[in-house]
Amino acid sequence: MSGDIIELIKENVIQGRVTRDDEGIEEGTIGQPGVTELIKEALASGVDVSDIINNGLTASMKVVGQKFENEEYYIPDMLASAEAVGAGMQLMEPYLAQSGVKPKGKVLIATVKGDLHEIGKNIVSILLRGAGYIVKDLGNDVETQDIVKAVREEKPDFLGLSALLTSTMVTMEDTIKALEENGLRDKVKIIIGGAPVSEEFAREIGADGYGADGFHAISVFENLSAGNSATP
Ligand code: B12
Repeated sequence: MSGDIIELIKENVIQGRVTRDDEGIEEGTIGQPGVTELIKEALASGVDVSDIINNGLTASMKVVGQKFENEEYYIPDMLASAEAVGAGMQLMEPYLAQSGVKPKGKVLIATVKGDLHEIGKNIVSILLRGAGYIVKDLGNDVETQDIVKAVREEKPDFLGLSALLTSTMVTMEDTIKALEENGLRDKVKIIIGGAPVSEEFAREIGADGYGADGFHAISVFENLSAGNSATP
C-alpha cells in the first residue's frame, strides 16, 4: 500500500498535478487525486514522512530535472512539478519535526540592488524548497545593506545572489565585500546565478559557487553542505 501511494505521488509530481482539478502533461487525468490529496491520504494511513519526501517528492524532481535537461520538459512544466512538491511539503511541515527529518539548510536569496529581474530567482527558490531547504526570499532590487542585515539576523547556511544585467553583476562583488567588512563572510556560503554570470566570475569575486539553474544549484548546495568544493 505504502509503495503504491508513493508511486502515485511520484507520478503526479512528474505530471505537475497539485490537486484533482489539475490536468497533467498527459491528458485525461482531471478528477484523479493530485499530489495534495495523495499526501493527505498517505499521512492519514501512517506512511512514513521521510518515505514520502525521499521516495515520492525528491525522487520525482530528479526525474523532472532529467526531463528538463533532455529538453523534454520546459520551464512551465518544471514549475508545475516544483509547485506540486512545494504544496506537498507545506502539508507535511507539521509532521517534519516529529519525524526527525531535518531541513537541509536555510537559504536567503535575493536579486541584487538595481536589478528587477526575479523570474529565475523565483524558480530557483521553488526548486530549493522542493528539495527540502528553507528559503527566505528577500525580493529583487535589494539594497546591499539589507542583505548584510538579513545575513546577520537570519544566520542562513547559504546566500543566493541573482543578477541578470551586466551592470548589476558588479553589485554581487560589492555584496561580498560588504559581508567581509561586517565580519560575516565566513558565516555563509555564497552561490551566485543569473544569465551573465559564470563559474569563473564566481571565483573572481570570491563567491563559493555558481548555479547555472535551479537543479544545478541544488547539487552545488549539496556539495558545499557535504564540505566539498562546489564543483568537485
Ligand atoms: C523578463 C525580462 C525582463 C522583465 C523582468 C520581469 C521580472 N519580474 O523578472 C523586465 C521587463 C522588468 C525587464 C527589464 C529590463 N531588462 Co530585461 N529581460 C527579461 C528577459 C526577457 C527574460 C529574463 C528571464 O526571466 N529569463 C528566464 C529565467 C528563468 O532565466 P534566468 O533569469 O536566467 O534564471 C535562470 C538562471 O540564470 C539561474 N539563476 C538565476 N538567478 C539565480 C540565482 C541563483 C542563486 C542561482 C543558483 C541560479 C540563478 O537559474 C534560473 C532558472 O533556470 C531577458 C532576456 C533573456 N532571454 O534572458 C531580458 C534581459 C535580461 N533584460 C535586459 C535589459 C537590458 C533590461 C532593461 C535594462 C531594459 C530597459 N531598457 O529598460 C530593464 C532593466 C530593469 C532592471 N533595472 O532590472 C537584457 C540584459 C542585457 C545585459 N547584458 O545587461 C536582457 C538579456 C535582454 C537583452 N537581450 O537585451 N526585463
